[in-house]
Amino acid sequence: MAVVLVIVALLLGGMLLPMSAQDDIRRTNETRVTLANVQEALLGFAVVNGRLPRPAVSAADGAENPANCADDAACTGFIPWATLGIERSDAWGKLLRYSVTPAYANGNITLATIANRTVQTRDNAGGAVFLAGQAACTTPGACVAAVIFSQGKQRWGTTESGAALPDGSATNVDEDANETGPTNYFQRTPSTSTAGGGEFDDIVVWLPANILINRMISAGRQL
Ligand SMILES: [Ca+2]
Ligand SMILES: [Ca+2]
Repeated sequence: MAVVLVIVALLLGGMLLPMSAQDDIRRTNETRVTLANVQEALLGFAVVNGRLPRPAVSAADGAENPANCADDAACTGFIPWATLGIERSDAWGKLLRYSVTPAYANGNITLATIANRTVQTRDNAGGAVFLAGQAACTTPGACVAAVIFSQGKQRWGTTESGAALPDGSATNVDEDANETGPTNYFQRTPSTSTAGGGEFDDIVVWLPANILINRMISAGRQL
């Protein structure tokens, strides 16, 4: 009897582990699709309105903030899901995060509007290097207009009911940087290592100023 139970336990263990891994992959893919839809919705909003939306009023109110962003931090928050008409959260039920260049969200975008969001990753030695943008965002297309991200399965996040989830690590410095913003973000392949930028499972996408401007002009807007 004991032998049978051990065998059953081993079989179940062998089956359950891949199933939870499969579930993680499914949720990650689902979140990537949601983020791609958000990018499309932001482009559509810009074509119609001549600017990008500001972040949501709060975790409970998905309308874009009616007040202009006073600074970079004020243009950093949750995706304005109600204004955009898109899903508000990732596949783990955490609200999607959104940070937009104030000059792109407060008034009409022109060919001279300078985007100021950047995205970094880590090189093999653990050093931060730019994936999108550069240290000095001095020309309109040098950096990205907006960053949209999921905080992933683990560490940080805000539930749909507005509860802030814990940091959960002293070594996840890149996830901490994403939580804080307001202008520079990290995107890396998922990692459980505490070295370099530490543990990471966030999923970060962005809207390059060049693509945004190209789409707006293609749609017939005068910039
Ligand atoms: Ca995370
Ligand atoms: Ca931390």
